[in-house]
Parts: sequence; structure tokens; C-alpha cells
Amino acid sequence: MNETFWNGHLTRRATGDTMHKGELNSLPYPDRTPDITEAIRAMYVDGYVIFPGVLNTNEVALMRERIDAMGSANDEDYVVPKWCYNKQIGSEFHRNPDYLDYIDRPGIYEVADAILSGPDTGSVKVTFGSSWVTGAGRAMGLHVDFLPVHVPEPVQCSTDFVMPIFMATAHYYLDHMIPELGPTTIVPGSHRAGRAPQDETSWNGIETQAAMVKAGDVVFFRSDLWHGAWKNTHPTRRRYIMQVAYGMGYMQSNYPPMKYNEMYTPEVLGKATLRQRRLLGSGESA
Ligand SMILES: O=C(O)CCC(=O)C(=O)O
Ligand SMILES: [Fe+2]
Repeated sequence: MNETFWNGHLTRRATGDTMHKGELNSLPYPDRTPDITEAIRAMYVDGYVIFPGVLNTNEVALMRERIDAMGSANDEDYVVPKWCYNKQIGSEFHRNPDYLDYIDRPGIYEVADAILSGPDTGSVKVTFGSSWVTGAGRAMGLHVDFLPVHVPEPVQCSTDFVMPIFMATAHYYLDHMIPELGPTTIVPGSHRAGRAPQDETSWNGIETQAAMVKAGDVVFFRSDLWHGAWKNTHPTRRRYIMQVAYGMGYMQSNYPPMKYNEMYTPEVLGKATLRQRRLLGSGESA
């Protein structure tokens, strides 16, 4: 057998079959908004935290309207043959001021800042975002989004090791989740595997569980946590989410950073606060 050189960087986000089968249990649902310290702790212990009721009913309706207005007016354009309805629109933070409403929500922003900013690695920034509507047939096996360093499990699980968080994503849910709508699935604590899932749906005896959230809730999770999505089997309804991904300052964003403000519309430049400008990569100090 050939010895192949591996430079240690992430190779695959998942390998083999990582789709949970059989019954699906729900993650514990919080009875209140976590305070910032609790939420930060949860990001290191569980790898995720649920913020209930981030958007109120009107804001949920507005976000759904905004998503419906995006992209092609022809719904058929998003029907992928032999798969599902899949409308995913990348967030144009530099063009559309509406996105500013969702990048620095109180509570979530402070947690993102605490886990991702560093004195020498730069302050937290928004790296990408998307609005995503998915219909019947859509499912996603467990995977990691980003894991820059594979860390052997015994090291990860030793009490004095802290794996930094390099990226974390906030999912805004715009439906009252039921299994048929394909909730996001999570294996709590699985970031401590230190690797991507391989033909498995549990870690350390902990099974895949569903985020049975309500419309307006946010799930914030680190990018090395094993997660996916349960299959949407609803005959008519589609699931609406908006993603806002945050990264450490060093990371590149997939939209033009605000230091190139000539690429920004006057509407975004006129509306953004200092905190929002920094999240969009203006390079200004606080
Ligand atoms: O749709 C979901 O609930 C999960 C999506 C996801 O994990 C991804 O796009 O990487
Ligand atoms: Fe993912």
C-alpha cells in the first residue's frame, strides 16, 4: 500500500453513510433565553446553543417575505430534478441593507464575539450567509462544516484542552418545526471527536437528535459539531431558514469585505452601525 502524504488539513466533511435511521429524539428545548456566560459555556461543552424567540411573529413574517422576494420569480427554477425543491440564495451583505437586521442580534453577537475574536487574530466577522428554502425529499447526513485541525479524541477530551472555535453559524428558523419539515440534526458534544463523522450517526454513545425549534428561534453551533438535516417528507410545506456564519478575523468572507466600501450600496453604508461595519470587515477598531 502506498503511504500517502497528508498535511493535516481537513480532508472530508463526512465519509460514508451518516444519516440517522429509525426514531429521532429531540434536543432539550430551553425554557428561557440563555445568558451570555451560559451560552458561551454551551458552545464549548455541547457545541451549540438554542436562543428561543429571537425574532417576533412580525419579524418572522418579514423574513419569510424577504426570502420569497429573492431570486427568480419562477418557482420551477428551484426544483432540482430527482431530488427536491432547493432555493438557496447567498446573502449579499454588500448590496442589501435588510441583512443588517440579522447579523448582530443581542445575545448572539456577544457570544460570537467572545468565542471568535482574539487580540491577534482579529475581531469576529460575518463570513457568509444564505437564505434557504427546502422541500420534500431534502435531507443531509451528519457532517462538520469546518474543522481546520484534526485533534485526537483523547486530547480533545482531556480537561485542560480548549479547541478554539474557528467558525460558528446562526440558523434562524422561520417555521414551527415538525419532523416532516426536516429539522436540523445535531450530535451534542461531537465536536470533541476532533474529526468528521465516518459511517456513524452517534458519538460517545450520544445519538443524533433533532432541533425541534419554533419560528423565530436561532440555533447557534460551532463548525466542528456533527450536524445535518432530517428528511423533509411534508407533501406541501417547505422549510425556511436564514444562515449567518461568523468566523475569526483571519478568515475570508465570501462577499466583499467593507474595507472595499466602493463595492457597497449607499443603503448599506448609510444604515450600518460601527459594530455591523466591523462584522462586515471594515477593519475599523471599536
Ligand atoms: O439545513 C440544515 O438544517 C443544515 C444545513 C447544513 O448543515 C449545511 O448547509 O451545512
Ligand atoms: Fe452544515
